[in-house]
Amino acid sequence: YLNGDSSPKGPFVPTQADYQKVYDAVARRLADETDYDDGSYGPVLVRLAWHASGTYDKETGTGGSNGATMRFAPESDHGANAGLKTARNFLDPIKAQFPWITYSDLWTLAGACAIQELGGPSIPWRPGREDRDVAACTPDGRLPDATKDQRHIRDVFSRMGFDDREMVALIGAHALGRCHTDRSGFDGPWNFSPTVFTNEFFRLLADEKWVQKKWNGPTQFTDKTTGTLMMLPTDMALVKDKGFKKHVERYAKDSDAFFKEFSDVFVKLLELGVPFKTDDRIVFKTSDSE
Ligand code: HIF
Repeated sequence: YLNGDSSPKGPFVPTQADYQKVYDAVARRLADETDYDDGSYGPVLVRLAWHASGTYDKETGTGGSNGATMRFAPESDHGANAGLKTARNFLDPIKAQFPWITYSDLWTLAGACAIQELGGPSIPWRPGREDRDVAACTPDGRLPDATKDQRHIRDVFSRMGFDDREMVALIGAHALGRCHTDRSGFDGPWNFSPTVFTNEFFRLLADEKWVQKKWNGPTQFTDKTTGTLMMLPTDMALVKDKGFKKHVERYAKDSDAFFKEFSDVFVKLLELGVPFKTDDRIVFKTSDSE
């Protein structure tokens, strides 16, 4: 039967085991394809899942991961999405292997997979997103602008329904990956282990001295000790603002609290605006858990 349908009638209804197979295929591909950036596509998959989700507007109920409208111009060409074609292309063979999964479920599942495979917390995940057409593309300007300050962070993330504590927890994901001059204009990684999920972002933000980088590019900050790491203006806003800073200091000291609170808020991010039919979340088995 078509798509592995086990019954003669009706569409293929995937089980939790089928979604675990998709997870395993993404994890396998992450392990195989190490000839990229710092050795992993994981960080750019996390960025894809977040940019698909972070367009949500709670007032109008528009945007969010449901729809996967970043497949289409104009959304694919929004400046904030520069470089994410790499992540979408990485997932093409997975979509070909499991044609029954929607792009919007696949992109969010892959983000959850990347966080787990890079040593982060479990990201319990729910299926149920449907792909939409180009008419559902969100307007440009919903994703945050890294050149701005705490007011902008609060504007953008409260539009999605997050509070101060959740905003800080989320931004700890900048422990992963790096900035690319040909994508955002910024340059460099946030810490020395950009392919391992840790609370290092907060530890460095709290403990290091950060100075403005001397270069022709956009304003960014560099650590005084080695001059090789970076912080965005929006990252620095987390220690300039008292309401944010207390959480930075807490997560810098307490990795377990960060992992727990990050998991909750990333699950919430990936689910914004999705009309789920099930309350059951899948806790995927990570590839190293035998
Ligand atoms: Fe990022 N983010 N992000 N981000 N982001 C970049 C890269 C990554 C912001 C700006 C940038 C979140 C919030 C914000 C990741 C994950 C998350 C880059 C560099 C910029 C400029 C892009 C490039 O040049 O390749 C801003 C302004 C945010 C709000 C404050 C989230 C919380 C941290 C929501 C989140 O999960 C990841 C992962 C990367 C690394 C991508 C890579 O290719 O390595």
